[in-house]
Amino acid sequence: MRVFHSDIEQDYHPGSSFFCGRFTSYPDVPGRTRSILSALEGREGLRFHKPPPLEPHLLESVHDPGYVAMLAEVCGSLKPGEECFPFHARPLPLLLRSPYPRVRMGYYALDGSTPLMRESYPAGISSAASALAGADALLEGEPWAYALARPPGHHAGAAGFAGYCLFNNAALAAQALLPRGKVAIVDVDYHHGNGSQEIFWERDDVFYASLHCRPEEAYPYVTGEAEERGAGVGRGHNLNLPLPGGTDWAAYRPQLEKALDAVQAFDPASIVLSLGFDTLASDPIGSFALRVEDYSAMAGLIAQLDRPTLLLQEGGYDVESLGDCIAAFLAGLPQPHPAGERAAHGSGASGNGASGNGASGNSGHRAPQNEGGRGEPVS
Ligand code: SP5
Ligand code: ZN
Repeated sequence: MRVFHSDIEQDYHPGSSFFCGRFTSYPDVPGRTRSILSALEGREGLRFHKPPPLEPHLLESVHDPGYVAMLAEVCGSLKPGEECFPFHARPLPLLLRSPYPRVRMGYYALDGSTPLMRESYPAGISSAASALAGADALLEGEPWAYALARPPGHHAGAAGFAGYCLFNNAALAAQALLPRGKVAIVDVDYHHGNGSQEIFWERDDVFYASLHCRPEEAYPYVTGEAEERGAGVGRGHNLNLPLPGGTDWAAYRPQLEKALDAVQAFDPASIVLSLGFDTLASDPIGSFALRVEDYSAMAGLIAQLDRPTLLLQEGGYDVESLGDCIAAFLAGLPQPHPAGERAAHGSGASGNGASGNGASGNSGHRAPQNEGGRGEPVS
């Protein structure tokens, strides 16, 4: 499996988030990706790539040009390390007439949780580049790819930043995958992906399904109700499964199966999995009760869809455990056959026996192949 990651984001470390009237420490820290990388390094079957530079016009496949321009301008105006919060907090069209990018910033801020920094823009761009490179890997025939994206993306709307997210990586990847056919976004982050929902609200070519903590008790508080089903031709192509705090795997699993049944019925050509590990019991922000080994079972269920799937990193803030979470997830996928031994084996998974998904005949799963795709190998 190809893993896409750009270490530019290591330079991006906001100190504070404005939440409920006070500044709190910013949970999306560079250590998150270090934890994941150190668990992945040396794992068999993974090939690490730095994503190729993103073609900026691709951002506008999902985002408003004025929004992208504001981000570039505000970030470019800041000193290294400086944090900038919006001072306007209503999306008044009047704000867009201002020559000052920091005034226009207020129009695009969905909440105060995410300061902009000089380093935000390049980090956001390289995160989106990883997502798009992962989508390209699927277009080239890979059954799986993992985009280790930071900052995350699913709270970012067409014209709005929020919840540590600047560009909607899942939406960009889904859009890039459309030439091959319909796409389903399956969002298992603890939080509702308000941005992804909004972007595809009136669309019937991208299905959005999300399991998350219910809006009555969790960010973003205003979206994620089961009644939100999409509009126009998109009606019925949005599925929210809000769950109460304390949800453990026994309660989560049947809901995930429900989401995956709906995805199966939609019959997408590809899947984008918005993969957040803030559902882990020890997550400092989330209130669910999943355990590390549950991510193996989760991966097994997702593999049963038997569609090319982009694993796209969203949230997850228990830095110490993130590496274990992704390792458990990958262990739950059907294991590729060792090169040269394909004919000798049936369809059984080799190795760890952690999968338990029984997905035989997964013809899309291939032996490791020679490089040849986009992206610069880094190890
Ligand atoms: C991508 C992603 O996971 N974004 C999450 C944004 C959540 N922002 C609100 C955080 C609320 C923190 N509340 C602290 C509760 C401590 N128990
Ligand atoms: Zn989250």
